[in-house]
Amino acid sequence: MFLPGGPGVLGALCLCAVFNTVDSGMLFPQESSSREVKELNGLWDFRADKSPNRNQGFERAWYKSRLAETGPVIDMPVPASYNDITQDPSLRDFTGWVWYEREVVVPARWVADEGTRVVLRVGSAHYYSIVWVNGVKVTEHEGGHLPFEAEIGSLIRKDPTTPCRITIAVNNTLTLKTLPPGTIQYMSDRTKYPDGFFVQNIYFDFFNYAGIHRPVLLYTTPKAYVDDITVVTDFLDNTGLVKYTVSVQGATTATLKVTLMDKDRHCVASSSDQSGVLKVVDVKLWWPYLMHENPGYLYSLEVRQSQTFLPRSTQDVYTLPVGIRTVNVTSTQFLINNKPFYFHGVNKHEDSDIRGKGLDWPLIVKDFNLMKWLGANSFRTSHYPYAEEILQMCDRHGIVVIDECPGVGIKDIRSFGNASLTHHLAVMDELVRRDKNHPSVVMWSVANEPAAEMPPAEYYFKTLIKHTKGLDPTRPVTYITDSNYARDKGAPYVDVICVNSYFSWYHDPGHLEVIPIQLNTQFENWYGKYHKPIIQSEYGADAVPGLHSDPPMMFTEEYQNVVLQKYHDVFDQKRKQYVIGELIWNFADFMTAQGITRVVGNKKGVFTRQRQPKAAAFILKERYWRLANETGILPPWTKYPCSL
Ligand code: GCB
Repeated sequence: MFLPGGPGVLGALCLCAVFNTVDSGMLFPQESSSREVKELNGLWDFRADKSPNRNQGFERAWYKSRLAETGPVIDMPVPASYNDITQDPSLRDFTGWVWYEREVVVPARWVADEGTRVVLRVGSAHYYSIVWVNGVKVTEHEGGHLPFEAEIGSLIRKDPTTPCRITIAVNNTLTLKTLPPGTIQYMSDRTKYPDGFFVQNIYFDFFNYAGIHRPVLLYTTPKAYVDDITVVTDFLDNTGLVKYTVSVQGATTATLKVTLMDKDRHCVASSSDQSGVLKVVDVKLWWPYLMHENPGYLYSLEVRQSQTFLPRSTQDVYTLPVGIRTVNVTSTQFLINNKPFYFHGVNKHEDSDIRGKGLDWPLIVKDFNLMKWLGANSFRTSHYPYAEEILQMCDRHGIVVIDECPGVGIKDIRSFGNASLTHHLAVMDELVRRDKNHPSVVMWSVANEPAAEMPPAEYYFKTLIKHTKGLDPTRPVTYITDSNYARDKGAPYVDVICVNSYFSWYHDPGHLEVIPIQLNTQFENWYGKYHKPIIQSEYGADAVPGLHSDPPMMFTEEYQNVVLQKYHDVFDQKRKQYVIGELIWNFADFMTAQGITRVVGNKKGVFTRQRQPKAAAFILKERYWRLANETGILPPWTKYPCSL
């Protein structure tokens, strides 16, 4: 028996894996006077390994020569999920290894200059990836939503006359130890299933899209380079404080010049120390959208590092956007810059027609425009880390983010074991390393709806939350619960209680009249037991666009409207007390696995998958703008919300 990506393939490879390490930085690649970036997006050669054990690619070493030489290839766009690109159902539902390949012409000066580091970076690929350059393995990475990279300078210099051939094998198999977890189930009854039939079981409600989801690129740095920067911000009266640490690699001694500039590129503070505190007089704080007339204010921290390797000197320049703000939590409030912040926002997915989870700029910008139109000031990255490009937009637009790791669907007791926990801790290391400097990120969410009532959950979440706080003492940590307040083992360790509930949907379907009492009881119970602020992190109802009924029936737009309104009435009572936010499930309809409860995907969006509003979007828009008027200071250009 084999497991695609299980003991037969992924398991064996894991033994020799270069495990994800976080002893180096993961700064977002950028061009500067010392750095160049070459995007490798576009068409790649592609082949799914449909051999019975999914292992032919390794047995025949497909990475050693051009992919087209070892079998048929098709065009595959990068970034994109591969699932919805062709008409082939076996590729849409494929489980196992797929192979991508692309030849790149590397600029001659990168090759000629031994003092240039050339780094290959993959923004994300789902789920397990192995990367070769000209047939030589350069890295492997576990986890579908975070970047990984490898320095390939010496490899491409070996034979400067050959083009650089990049091969990436990606396996989407989920096991009990992956994040998210899953299982592979074989069906051995030959009267019912063909030979070799197996299914990938998942315990989460979105399609397991796979492939290279975010940009692949090459970037350069000098040999001595700025490897990482960490900033933590604070303020005292009118003075902003930017505590920073720079880490340099490739040099034992480095001369640094750190300059903080305002939006007009005027220097507001500077230093030549590797770490320190920069003081900003008359600071302009980073404020959320709709909370201030000038939201999302960003300074730029330019780090200039120079080094003399006789006979010449080199310089590396990296500029980090910095928003100066604080985050604090009391027993009843969430404070940004010491002012109460109320989350009126959405839960999202990286999901759209054709591209699946592939990064797509028109979609990203459209979604931001829709969020601003709605009057949403925040979202949760349900149920995995989103692209850095999206977080950068949040920083600039003042959209507040609850940053969630892929710990979704931890339901099986075997997924609470040591191996799972170790991997979960490593994923948090990678997530915090990547996102620590984003002012928009105000809280970490370590999981969604785990089986928090199971006995091992207590040790698991205690350890996970403590570890995350150790990585970043400046942000609150939570996980999203759907378990019973009296039996939830992890709740004592979170800073904010985030509760999902679907009254009159999964419970008492069709009975809208139960919502007020059940929601009230939910809040009173959680607050009564823990005395921590609460976010309604999910609520909603499916609505098939265009389906109507009065009196309302489930799946109609009217029913979705009434569910929202009934929840809102209770939020309005409780937000004066300890409820600090409401996040609708979901911003837009999204694809799921096929099943009897899903009609071509989950329809709880207030927008369709094509981003057209259902009736509920207008209810939410009325409400969010009203809340913004009550709780924030509306920027002058938002007097007429419709004009956005
Ligand atoms: C939830 C999950 C989310 C689902 C949603 C639903 O509690 O967190 O992933 O999509 O419910 O619609 O069932």
